[in-house]
Amino acid sequence: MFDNVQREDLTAYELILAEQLRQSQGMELIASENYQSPAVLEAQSSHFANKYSEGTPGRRYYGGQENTDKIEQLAIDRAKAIFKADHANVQALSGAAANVCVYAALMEPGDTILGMDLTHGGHLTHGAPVTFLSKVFNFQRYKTKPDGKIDFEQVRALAHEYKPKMILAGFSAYPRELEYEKFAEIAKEVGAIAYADISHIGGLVAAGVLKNPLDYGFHAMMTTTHKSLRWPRGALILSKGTVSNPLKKPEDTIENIPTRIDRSVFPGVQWWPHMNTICAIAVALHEAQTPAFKAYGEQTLKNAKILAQEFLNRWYKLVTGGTDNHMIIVDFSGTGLDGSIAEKALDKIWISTSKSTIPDDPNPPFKPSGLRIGMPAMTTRGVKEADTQKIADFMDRAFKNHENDEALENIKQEVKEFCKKFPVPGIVI
Ligand code: DSN
Repeated sequence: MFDNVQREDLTAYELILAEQLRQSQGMELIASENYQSPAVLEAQSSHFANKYSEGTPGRRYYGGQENTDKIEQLAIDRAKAIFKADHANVQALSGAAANVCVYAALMEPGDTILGMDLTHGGHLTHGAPVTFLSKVFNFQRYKTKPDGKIDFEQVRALAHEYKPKMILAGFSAYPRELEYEKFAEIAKEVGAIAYADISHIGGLVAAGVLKNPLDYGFHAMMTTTHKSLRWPRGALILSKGTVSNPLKKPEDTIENIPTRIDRSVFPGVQWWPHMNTICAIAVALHEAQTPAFKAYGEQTLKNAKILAQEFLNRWYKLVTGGTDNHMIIVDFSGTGLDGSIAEKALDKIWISTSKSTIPDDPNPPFKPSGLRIGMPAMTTRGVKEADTQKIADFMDRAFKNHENDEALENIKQEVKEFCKKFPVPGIVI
């Protein structure tokens, strides 16, 4: 593979090989990263990349769409079946872009959205004050309780006080299953749209091992496609409702959410879809319908639970005291370490993780008190419970030796040996 790149551009070729080496000899524990299958990678580099296809299947603004229409419809039908949605838009280029499309579809400037505070586990696009979005919409933010879990009394109180047009359930750093029924109940009380951002857990919902918000009264949800779903970088916007006559302006009703979302993606916000990515998503959706994908989801949850237990056994503190999903967040406050020191120590042993704030973190974002660790990628490589115990041991030793470069070098060699037993899909070194 990459013979043509090697012939045409040796510099780029050598960087591709270096990245393959880093990925295969190192360990990926960033909660939002994963490995695509060789079939998905091939589909992504298909000739669909050459095509402009704005619009939706059967209703495009360029000719030559007989194959693009079919591949996009295939992805749509598979996404609807897997997520039990009435409608799927598969064109968004990423989760952030998809959230912007959804807000633009369902809200007017100045409308209120109630979402999770960034420092308590929410995402930048859920209304962090540093974003452009926060200038357009009025974001109100709910937080977590001292036990780290979502404070539903506060969600209800804020909902009744601010009467949001949308209540947003979703996170970037929260290790518990969301109580969708409570969110949906509060949304109903105030007449808000219930919208879920399940980007982190899309694969676990697709595998049927975590709850699907659309089963609990949610009107719409979005998932990125490259995290626990381990597909190409993109997003699915899934909703309940029907697509109305494309020749008429859609009414501003809940039933019309699908039409409003399609029109927001094009012509409202994003314009061109990347058809090669949609082709790869179609292939990946096929993989997600197999028993092997369900087993993957189950194993991811088992591995994350074992990881949490191994840290608790060694007296580390975890945000919320454990996990229901694919991630844990280690709380280093009061230990002399912080998330940044821990992340750097792990980088030195070729384990990738990401520093994270903890609720009400007294430290700044570049030196937060927490470290987020996720199991989706290493589970794709085949690690099981006993291997996860070994992974926890590597990390514990790295934290204890974070100032001892010789000790870290020795652990790195062990990590590289360990990783050889778990090849990255599609990489032969
Ligand atoms: N980058 C994603 C994450 O790490 O959670 C969010 O955008």
